[in-house]
Amino acid sequence: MKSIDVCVSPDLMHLYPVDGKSVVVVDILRATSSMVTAFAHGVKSIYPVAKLDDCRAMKSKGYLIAGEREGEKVADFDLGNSPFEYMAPELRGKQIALTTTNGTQAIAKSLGATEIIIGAFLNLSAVADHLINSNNDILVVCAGWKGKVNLEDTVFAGALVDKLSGKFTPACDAPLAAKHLYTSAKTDLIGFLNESSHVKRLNKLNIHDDMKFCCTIDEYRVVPVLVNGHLAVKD
Ligand code: 3SL
Repeated sequence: MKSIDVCVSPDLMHLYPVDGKSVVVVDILRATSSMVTAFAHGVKSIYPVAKLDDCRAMKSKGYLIAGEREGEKVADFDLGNSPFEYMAPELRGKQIALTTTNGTQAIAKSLGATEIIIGAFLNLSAVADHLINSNNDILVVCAGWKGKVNLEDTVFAGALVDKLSGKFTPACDAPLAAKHLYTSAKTDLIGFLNESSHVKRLNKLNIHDDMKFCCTIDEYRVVPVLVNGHLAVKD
């Protein structure tokens, strides 16, 4: 049986080889939730970049430029990082370059994997189905916060481990720990995540609705995949 593992912080990636694996990058609050929402609403592609200046440079190549620092939209950018922004009908068919504090960095650290896909509660079952089809060993890469572990990404990892139990075997104790965390959280996900450091950080920006939306399970069926540096969904 293939295995599933969980890297709870990108700073621990040196312990988790990505070679031969399907990597699921997750940043529930809010980068990967926004990406999944964007594709569900018809965005053509997202070019994830780690650095602000590299993102800004994509404007002259016809991309909309998007992203946040400390949760706030970058002043001269077209879009921030709220999933609600990515529902706008005028974004259909558009190419977006996106940089975020942790989510796009986690993607950059996952390069070299057999495939990199984007996970969120919003597309949990679609991600699980995709992984069953791919049948590679799985590594869930939690974006965390500036190298530190966070609740929401680890709870998502646990939800995925739970969904795939019996089909993929835990590679070490991290997937088991994540699953136990999810078991504690699942009856009241929003209440559980209200305790998290990032919800407190976002609260002061008044984005509680974002958090609630990002906790919605299986709102969408899209599975963004990284191909040639760009995220897209298969038609
Ligand atoms: O760190 C990230 O990638 C962001 O998702 C953070 S925030 O939710 O926009 O603050």
